[in-house]
Amino acid sequence: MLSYRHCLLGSAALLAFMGGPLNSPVEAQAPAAIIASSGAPIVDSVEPPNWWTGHTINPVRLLIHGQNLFGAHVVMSGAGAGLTASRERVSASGTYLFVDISIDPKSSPGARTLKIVTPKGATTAEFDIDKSLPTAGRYQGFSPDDVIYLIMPDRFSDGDPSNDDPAISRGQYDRTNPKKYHGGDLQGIINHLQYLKDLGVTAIWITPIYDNDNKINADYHGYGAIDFYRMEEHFGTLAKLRELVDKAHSLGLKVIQDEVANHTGQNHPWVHDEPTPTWYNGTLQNHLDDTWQTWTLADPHGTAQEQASTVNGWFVNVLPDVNQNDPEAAQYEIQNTLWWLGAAGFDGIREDTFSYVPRSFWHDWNAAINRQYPNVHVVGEVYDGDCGVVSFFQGGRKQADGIDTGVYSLFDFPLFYPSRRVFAQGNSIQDLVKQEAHDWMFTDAGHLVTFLGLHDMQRFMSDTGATPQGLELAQTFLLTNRGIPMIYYGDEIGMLGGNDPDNRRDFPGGFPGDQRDAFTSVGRTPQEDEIFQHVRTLTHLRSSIASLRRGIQKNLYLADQQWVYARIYGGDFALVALNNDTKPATFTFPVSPVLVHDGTTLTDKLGGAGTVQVVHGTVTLTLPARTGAILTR
Ligand SMILES: [Ca+2]
Ligand SMILES: [Ca+2]
Ligand SMILES: [Ca+2]
Repeated sequence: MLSYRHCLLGSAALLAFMGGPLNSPVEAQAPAAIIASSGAPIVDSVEPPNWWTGHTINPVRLLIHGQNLFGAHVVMSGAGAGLTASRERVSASGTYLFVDISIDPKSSPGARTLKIVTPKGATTAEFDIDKSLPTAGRYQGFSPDDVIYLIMPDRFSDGDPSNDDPAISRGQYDRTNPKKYHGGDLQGIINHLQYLKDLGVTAIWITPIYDNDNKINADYHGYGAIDFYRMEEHFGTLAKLRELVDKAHSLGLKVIQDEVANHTGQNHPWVHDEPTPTWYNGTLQNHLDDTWQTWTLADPHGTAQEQASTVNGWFVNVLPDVNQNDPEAAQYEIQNTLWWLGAAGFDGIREDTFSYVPRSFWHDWNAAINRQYPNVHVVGEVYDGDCGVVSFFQGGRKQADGIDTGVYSLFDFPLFYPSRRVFAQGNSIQDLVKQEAHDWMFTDAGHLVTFLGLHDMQRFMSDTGATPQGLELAQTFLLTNRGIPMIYYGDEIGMLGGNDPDNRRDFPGGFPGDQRDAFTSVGRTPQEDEIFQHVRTLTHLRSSIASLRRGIQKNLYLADQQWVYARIYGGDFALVALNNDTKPATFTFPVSPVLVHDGTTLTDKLGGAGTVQVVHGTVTLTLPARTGAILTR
């Protein structure tokens, strides 16, 4: 989540805000709140707005916002009731009311009425009991059987121009400005699900869809939530989100939600009125700066003091850092995650800024997810090239701090960096092999999400030395090697892009008035179409050859710029040969680890190496410059 490093730091408006609040809505309302402070209770939001019968979280804890809530207690009524309120607590400002609601497993779905009674009067609010979504075809998790595709909704496709410049946030839409909204939305993704199906990916990860700032910052990237229970109006409604998830599922595509627990947007209402005194780490005026010293977290000699700025600091010294050691804040975040899963039927979660949150929280959070949805998987963002740091966070075992995060997957940043050095810059292919020699450090390196680029760094094709041939070879590596491969939108056509936000250009053809449509073969340049067809071939090979997805990996041959590895699974195998040299290479390697007999013919599924025969337990292969081969019987 590096968006803010580039789009917020140095902003004059932002620095002015840090020095003293601008026109914050809460500040503007303060006089009215004082006038009303002696009056009857007022309620303007109930979070969560609904819950489910038979849920593993019961009672559910509501956070009710309003005014004059001092001394409040809650009475439930409405069709079938079956709900019991208890443990009401009110914030010192009288604006927040916590209440636990026990839901009788036999209570029927439908609207309920919360009656909030104080010594000064009473008011009501709605709370709904819903029927859970059927689990069949939902909550599937993800695994090495999948290929993930990362989409920034604002930059992929605009399927609904009516939400490009909504009244509530007017003025944040400008396609000529890379830091403003460009109009992309959930309908645009729905319109191109068939494209993704044809490309051969099996899961989509969409960057956050929470409501972001309406007035000051155009947080088109979604990482600055101001309301964790509302959809960003530029992207669509909750009903549209459900439609996207359901339509994706009907095509066999999974959907991974991007979540942020570490921080809120800088203009979240909590910043000026915390639900508890310790909801955030520090205050707007007095807080630590996140120094991103991720290594301190895994340091067995570390101290809480050494780690404090990394865990409790405000991201880029701007984004308010939620304190998950506050049990109310932790419960709020756990329920919020369960709410989105329950409301939309997501299959997995990509968790932003994972390393900057107490690991004890991740243990509890992950356990809560798995109690309700045992198959849902999480991939955490530990943005670090050091596998000693990244592996520390993978679940499945307790680390020196006595904590098992429980998290299934992490992004393979340690493999990403050498993949760029090798396939873009032309370094020795041994960089990759030596990195994977450290796979023992992970509880399961096969569960790591591997990638050649994502939305926080320059694109592959804009890296030093990058060529289309180098990109295609890198894609051959990505889609045949261990891990869960992930493709950043547009890399399947070799899009260009420097650092954030240039790496988030609009997908050509996704927007009204675009000159060409790169979602179609005729709309792509010959070079784009060649890269697209190569990726499509690889995803379909990965789908049809189980060993490429599930096989153990054995190195058969290694030279300065050539590497052959076998993927072996259930009595079958595939041999992957890569030549990263700028000239053809002919080399011979033993195939004994895969036990094929002399005379066996192996065929290159990518075509370039033709067919070869096993002779004296070896294969001799000739590969053109910067190409790969996938050999099977
Ligand atoms: Ca739109
Ligand atoms: Ca908004
Ligand atoms: Ca934090």
